[in-house]
Amino acid sequence: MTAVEINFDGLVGPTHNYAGLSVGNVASQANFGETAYPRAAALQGLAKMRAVMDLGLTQGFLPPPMRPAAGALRPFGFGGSNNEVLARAASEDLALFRAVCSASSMWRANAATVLAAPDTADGRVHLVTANLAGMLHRSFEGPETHDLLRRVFRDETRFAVHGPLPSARHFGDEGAANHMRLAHRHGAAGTNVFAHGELRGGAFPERQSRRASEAVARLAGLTDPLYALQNAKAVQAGAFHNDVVAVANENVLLTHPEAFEDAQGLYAALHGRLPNLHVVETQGVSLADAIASYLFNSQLVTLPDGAMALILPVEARENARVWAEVERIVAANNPISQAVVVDVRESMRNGGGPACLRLRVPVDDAAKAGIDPRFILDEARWDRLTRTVEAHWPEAIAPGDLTDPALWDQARAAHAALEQAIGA
Ligand code: SUG
Repeated sequence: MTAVEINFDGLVGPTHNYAGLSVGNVASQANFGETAYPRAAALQGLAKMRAVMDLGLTQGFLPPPMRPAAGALRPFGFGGSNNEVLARAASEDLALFRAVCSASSMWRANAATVLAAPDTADGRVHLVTANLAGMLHRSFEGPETHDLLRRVFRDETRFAVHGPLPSARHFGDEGAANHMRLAHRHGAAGTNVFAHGELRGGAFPERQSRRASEAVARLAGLTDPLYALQNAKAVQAGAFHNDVVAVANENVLLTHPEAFEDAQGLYAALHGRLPNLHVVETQGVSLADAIASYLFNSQLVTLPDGAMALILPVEARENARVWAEVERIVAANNPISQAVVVDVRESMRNGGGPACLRLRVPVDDAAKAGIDPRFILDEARWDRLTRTVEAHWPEAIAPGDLTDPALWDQARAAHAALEQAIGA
């Protein structure tokens, strides 16, 4: 089967802000209280989508849900009009109010785990919506993401879209950020690797539970997936998701040597299944450098000619040790032959790099035809989204601005304009 991978990027929502909501995410904590620039953030994301399109790849996008989410506050006893609900929550439980203002849906690598058709029991692409139970602000995303994924991946003969697992810490599921698929090529049967944490008592939470990953594998009917325990040292250094220390594409695994508790065991198991596997371990890049530069949060993509490109954040080029390593990797004898640098600084300041911003979905032609085309970009759609952002997204938001009803109105108008631009 011939298949390609489509990256669906999260469009940055109009309430993008720095409220320091994610413990264990070093950037989110460090930038708490800073002024955010939602319009610039969304335009940076769109420029990244454009850069991928310019490489000759198909690019999709996923719109943000409405924030602030007044409806999410009602179960907590806040009543009245939407503005009354928001105003009361802001004065009585500011942390909860900030949680429903977050634009965190932009990091669509956490939307769902995607299981490729050649690996699943029924031959459909399975998407298991993530419950994001580990972080309050992210836990609100699941039901809306589930609805959206059903809307986008609408052909049920090609796609099985599952709802989020029941939301409990014991079943914390962060989606594709902790999942890697290794295969000879996208259309061939592959090995699914689930990286997970464990309750080991560090200061930083381990968000992905193994039991959640096992449930995901069961739902899709995978045979014989691999489970790899994250290295506690990496998690405690700030690798709150595995995609901060490793990335895979087809037959290449690019990884920090300290990403996994038993890295040699994982490589051996993979080599046993995939004879042409390339394990590319970085040299001379500390965990601290990896986390500050987001080298591994690159998108590793297969180009139309079969070579691979690494789409890196600009922060990786600004770190001399990291950039020297990128140059070595590109020059070495492996399929990675090109480095493309993108600026997603606004997202990076909340701990989200190029790979966090996208959900990768492998499809053959028939499955591709089963996707609502309004979510696949062409020149005209990209222009329309860009113009909508330019016209409606706030220029700047400081955390104090979140309680201003004028901002809520602007967010509603932006949301309505976006739905119109999509052509709902
Ligand atoms: O869940 N940041 C996100 C970043 C997610 C990155 N995704 C991947 N690695 N795939 C998170 O920690 C910060 C929001 C704030 O602090 O306001 C935040 O949610």
